Amino acid sequence: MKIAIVCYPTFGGSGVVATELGIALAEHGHEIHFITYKQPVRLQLLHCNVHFHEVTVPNYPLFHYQPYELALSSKLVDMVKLHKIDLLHVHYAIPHAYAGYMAKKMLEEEGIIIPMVTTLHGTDITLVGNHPFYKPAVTFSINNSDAVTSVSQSLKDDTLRLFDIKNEIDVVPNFIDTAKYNSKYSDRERDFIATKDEKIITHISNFRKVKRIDNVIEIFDRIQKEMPAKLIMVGEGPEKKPAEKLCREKGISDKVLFVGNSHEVDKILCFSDLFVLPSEHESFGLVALEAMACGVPVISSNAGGLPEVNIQGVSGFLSDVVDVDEMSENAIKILECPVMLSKFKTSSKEIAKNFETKNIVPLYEEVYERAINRVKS
Ligand code: GMT
Repeated sequence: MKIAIVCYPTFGGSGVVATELGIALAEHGHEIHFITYKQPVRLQLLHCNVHFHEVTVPNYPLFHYQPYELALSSKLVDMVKLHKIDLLHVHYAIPHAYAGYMAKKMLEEEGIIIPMVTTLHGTDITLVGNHPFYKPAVTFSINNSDAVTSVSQSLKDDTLRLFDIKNEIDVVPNFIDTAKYNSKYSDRERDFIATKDEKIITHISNFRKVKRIDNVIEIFDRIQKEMPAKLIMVGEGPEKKPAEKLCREKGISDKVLFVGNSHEVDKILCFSDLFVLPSEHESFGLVALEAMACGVPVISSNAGGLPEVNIQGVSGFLSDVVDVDEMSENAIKILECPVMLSKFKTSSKEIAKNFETKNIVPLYEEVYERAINRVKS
C-alpha cells in the first residue's frame, strides 16, 4: 500500500509515533510518504520505501497568519497524484485532519477517491481541539474521516464526552520496539552524570504547563533530601526557565541537569533509576513507555491514559494530579530499597512488552483495510 503520513516533525509524542509507525510499515513492505514542514526528527534514513515531502508556506506580507493548512492540502493533492497514494493517515487532528479532508475533496473533483484515517493523540482533543475557536472544525474533521483511532481508551472516552462524534473510534495504543531500548551504558558514560552512589531520576517532556514541571522539581527536592541523587531534565519548552529558577531557589541547581532536546533518550533512560511524569493531562504517556522499555520504573499521575500504561504497584506508582506528597513517598520507597527497585525494573520491562510494535502495527493495517473498503462501498 502507498501511504501518506502527515504529522508534526518535532520531538512531541505524536510525531514520534507517526514516524515509528511509518518506519514499521515500510518494513512491512508499504511505501511511506511523510508530508510535513520538516523532516521528522526520528526519521534518520530515507530509502526506496520511505520518502519525505516538505510543505513550504510562501511568506506574503498580507498574511498576518501564514496559511499552512492550505499549503498542506495542496501538497497532499499533488503528492497523491504524483505517487499514486492509496491512503492518507493524519496524526493530530489540528490542522491535519482538516487539511486532509480538504485534499480528499479536491481529489474527488478529479475522480480520485482516497480514504483518510485520523489518529487522535491527546492535546488535539483535551486541550487545543476543545477550545471553542477550533471545536466545530475538529468535530467536522473527525466525523468526516474514513476511520478514526485514538491512542488510549481514556482519550476515546474524552473525545466522545467533549465532542459530538458520529464516527466509530478504534483504540490503537502507542507502541515501542523494545529491542531498540536495550542499549547498555558503560560505567564511564554514567560517571559523566552522577557518582556511583547517586540515584538518577529522569523527566522528559516538552516542558509545557500540562507536564507539571514544578511538581517534578518538588518531588526531586524531597528525594535528594533523603539520598544522594541527580535529576536529568530532557526537553525544551516554556516551563524550562521557571524550572531552572525554582532549582536555584531551592539550592539544588548543581544536582539538576537540563540537557535540552535529545536524539538519545534511550541512552539517557538506560542509566536512569526512576522516571517522573506528574502530568495534569496525558492521553497515553509515550515517554513513560520508553522509560519502562529501558527497565525504569515510573512515578506518574493517574491522569488520562497513564493507568493504561503504568501499572500501579508493578511498573511504578500512580497518584492523583499534584499529590506530590504521595509521589515523593513512593519515589523514595522504590529508590531506597534495592530489592524493590530491581523488582520494579524487571516488571516495567515486562509490561512494556504488551506494547510491542509487531503487535500494534497490524491493528493499523486492519484500520486501513476498513477505511479503504468504506470509501469503495
Ligand atoms: O504533550 C506531549 O507530550 C506532546 C503530545 C504530542 O501530540 O506530540 O503528546 C500527546 O501524544 C502522545 C503520542 O500519542 C501521547 O503519548 C501523549 O500522552 C500526548 N500528550 C498529552 O496528552 C498531554
